[in-house]
Amino acid sequence: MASSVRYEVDDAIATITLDRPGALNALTVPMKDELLAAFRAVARDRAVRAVVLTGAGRAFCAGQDLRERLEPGAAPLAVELRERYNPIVAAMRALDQPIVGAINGVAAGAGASLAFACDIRLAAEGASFVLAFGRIGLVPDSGATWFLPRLVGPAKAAELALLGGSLSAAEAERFGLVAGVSNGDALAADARALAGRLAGLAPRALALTKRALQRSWSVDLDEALEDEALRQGIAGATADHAEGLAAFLEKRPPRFSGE
Ligand code: T3D
Repeated sequence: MASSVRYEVDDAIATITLDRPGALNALTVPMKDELLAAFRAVARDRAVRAVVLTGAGRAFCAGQDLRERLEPGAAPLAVELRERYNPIVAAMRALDQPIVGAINGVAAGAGASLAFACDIRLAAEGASFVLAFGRIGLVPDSGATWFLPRLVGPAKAAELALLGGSLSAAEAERFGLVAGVSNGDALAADARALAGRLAGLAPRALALTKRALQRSWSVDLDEALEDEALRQGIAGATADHAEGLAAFLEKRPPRFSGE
């Protein structure tokens, strides 16, 4: 069977491309399995320092393939979520390496959830985020109800989730959901440049920062302060911290080894 997820590593950056453009990169069972395998490959490869997640063609991802859902033998929705979608989102959030979502076109349903699960998003001018679930009588899933209020605030999240609404790239930038909007042709280069900046930073400090930001959502200030102290103790003992200090004093760019 032809692959629907491309995985390419170049210069410390892994690019994962959802690649079923004829169906707007809608997610089938084999595709979800390949996507999970791609994130697991990133987790195993310390040479990869940043990830770009994007879509082929005019869409980022239209969510679950609705034709496949109607096939005899399709798994019940709850099972499909527990066994396929949720592990993908968990694998994305558990990665040490940061993920840049290059949202090249429409991100609908679980496709929007995948975009929300990235650490930083850039969008093409024509991209949009569509909370399509309600339009087909479903509940936002694959993390959408958790990420969306945290990313755009509870009021906008309720409006989008309940009405099955959509955000254009420009609106998404106003709400802080995307870090920037590129004209269509520039998105891939802009995402790669951002991933390159991340790849040049100290990997262990980045991983610890990701964990601290995630943990901050479920702890009070006292716990967050203690968590920061613990993580800073770890980061401060790395060779990369010593290299960062030396580079500062020698007025040169740091060369972080990941140690
Ligand atoms: O297992 C489970 O089901 C649980 C998990 C659920 C999570 C979910 O993701 S539920 C939500 C599923 N997604 C949707 O409901 C979105 C459906 N698609 C759309 O609403 C629209 O296609 C878009 C807003 C994304 C884009 O609209 P537009 O006008 O730009 O494109 P189009 O003409 O609607 O679509 C182009 C083609 O892609 C078309 O195929 P055709 O007619 O040219 O052969 C269309 O059928 C196909 N396509 C688009 N989305 C899907 C799809 N095919 C299968 N599944 C799709 N989700």
